[in-house]
Amino acid sequence: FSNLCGTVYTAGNLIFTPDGNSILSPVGNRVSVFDLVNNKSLTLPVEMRKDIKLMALSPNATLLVTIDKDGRALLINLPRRVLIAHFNFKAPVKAIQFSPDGKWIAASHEKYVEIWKAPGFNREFAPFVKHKTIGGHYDDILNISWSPDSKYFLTSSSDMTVRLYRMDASKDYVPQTLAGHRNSVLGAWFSDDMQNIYTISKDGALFHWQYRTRAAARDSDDEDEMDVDDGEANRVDKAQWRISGKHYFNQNNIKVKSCAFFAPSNLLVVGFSNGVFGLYEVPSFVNIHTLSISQHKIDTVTINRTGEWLAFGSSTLGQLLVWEWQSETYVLKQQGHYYNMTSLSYSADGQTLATGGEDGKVKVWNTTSGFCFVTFSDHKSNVMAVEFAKQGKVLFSASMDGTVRAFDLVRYRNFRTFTSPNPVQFSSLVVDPSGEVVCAGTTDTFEIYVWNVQTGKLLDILAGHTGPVSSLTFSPVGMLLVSGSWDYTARTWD
Ligand SMILES: *[C@@H]1O[C@H](CO)[C@@H](O)[C@H](O)[C@H]1NC(C)=O
Ligand SMILES: *[C@@H]1O[C@H](CO)[C@@H](O)[C@H](O)[C@H]1NC(C)=O
Ligand SMILES: *[C@@H]1O[C@H](CO)[C@@H](O)[C@H](O)[C@H]1NC(C)=O
Ligand SMILES: *[C@@H]1O[C@H](CO)[C@@H](O)[C@H](O)[C@H]1NC(C)=O
Ligand SMILES: *[C@H]1O[C@H](CO)[C@@H](O)[C@H](O)[C@H]1NC(C)=O
Repeated sequence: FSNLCGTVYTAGNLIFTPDGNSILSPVGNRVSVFDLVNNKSLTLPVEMRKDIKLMALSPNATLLVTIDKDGRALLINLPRRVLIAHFNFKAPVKAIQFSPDGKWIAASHEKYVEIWKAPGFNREFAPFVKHKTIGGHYDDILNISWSPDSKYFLTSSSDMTVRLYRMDASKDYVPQTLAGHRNSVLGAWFSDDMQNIYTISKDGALFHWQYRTRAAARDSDDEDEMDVDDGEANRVDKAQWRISGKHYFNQNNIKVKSCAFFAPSNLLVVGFSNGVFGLYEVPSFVNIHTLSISQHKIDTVTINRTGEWLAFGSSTLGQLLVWEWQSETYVLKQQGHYYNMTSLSYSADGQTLATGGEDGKVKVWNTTSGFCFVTFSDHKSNVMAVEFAKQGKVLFSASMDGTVRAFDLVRYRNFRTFTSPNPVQFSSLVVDPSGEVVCAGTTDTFEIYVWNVQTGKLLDILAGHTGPVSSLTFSPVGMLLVSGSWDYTARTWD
């Protein structure tokens, strides 16, 4: 198994590999890897029982953790594409992050954070070992982010607060609370120098926090606690974090749906419920780019390591996009079928695959790269059958909209449309070996229509079946057509 064609993104988060060359995208219960440099994709030969909801990748890009909606997880060796272990977090996991040094995994477990030792590279008896469970929040934790030095992490929660934890703290440690948001906090991040924290809530409020160490506070007048020893005095978690700037995304009733922060260049990407994205510089809150990429909500966004590429996933549209914001161009733009896929057909040389779907679309995929390179939207209803002509670059499709269409795969256009005198619904299709005759069976009148491909003229209507005509094929030799039907008969036609 090497590639899953027809779908590019279904749900969950997207991850850029650290080299920036590839993007990992969840497709149902599997993961596809899109190579953005060589324009290729492949699907990992590992599958989960249920669809993937969340993924995390170790900083050295060797270990991939995939999690389903129930908290069941797989540990995958990404370079070798093999499954290392199964694991169950025993609760839905909303956030999971490897520490930047690769030693730990922080995962949310309702209102708690579980810290796990990062599993080893090889198969082990118990690859997941829990280090500790930390509480503090009053509601579900939505996101976790580590400090660049791996010593602290921030959690953002539905309880409208952010908490700052120290990794090596003792059991009775009380995390610092950053309160002030009036809605669920979706993300909280340290700046690279750890002097700033940025937090963003669902209602569109972005706060900038800065701290004053207790040592600094002690030197000023309003110091209230004097009993901190100097070793601790400069610690980030002992400091007093205060809001030093507030910004409200001025969008009437529009909620923040997704967000990502890129610390090296202080860039924040915010995705709103109306499909608009904003790229902001912090702490200035200057909007450097706005993009409306969809009428539908975008479920996830991520930035590559140099901050130039933004990857978006929309589960409603099954869309995966990689956008280079400086040049305003798509690096990758792929979309699967909106509803179910109903039919597929290989070209004679096996290089291309055509798919038809309930969305009325006909898509053509390159079987080597796994990318769709053309989509035909001419049909008005379900496409029930697709078929390549044996010779030449011609593709046919039959639809419930009462048409059979022929597409030119050199000029990418619908060059001929075959119709019936009375409206019918087509459900099966075949092209004769010479490519001169096309036949389509119907679901409602149980007939087979025969057309001349060149002229588009209807040559014959073959009646006889008493149920929907579900399959058609030509004998490779001689002029013999065979039809199969829900009436339990197969018929041969001269
Ligand atoms: C990959 O696709 C991009 C964008 O379509 C194009 O600019 C680039 O040249 C392609 N690379 C290769 C190796 O084909
Ligand atoms: C990669 O990181 C994981 C955990 O983060 C570690 O177990 C593994 O040994 C590392 N592998 C290499 C090749 O460095
Ligand atoms: C897809 O097909 C399945 C099985 O035929 C059906 O249950 C489901 O409703 C279909 N989905 C959509 C979106 O039409
Ligand atoms: C399919 O993609 C590969 C590269 O990924 C390319 O070399 C090949 O020409 C493409 N084939 C077709 C039929 O477009
Ligand atoms: C945080 O969680 C929210 C809701 O689950 C999600 O929309 C957002 O993209 C997440 N942000 C990050 C940085 O993971």
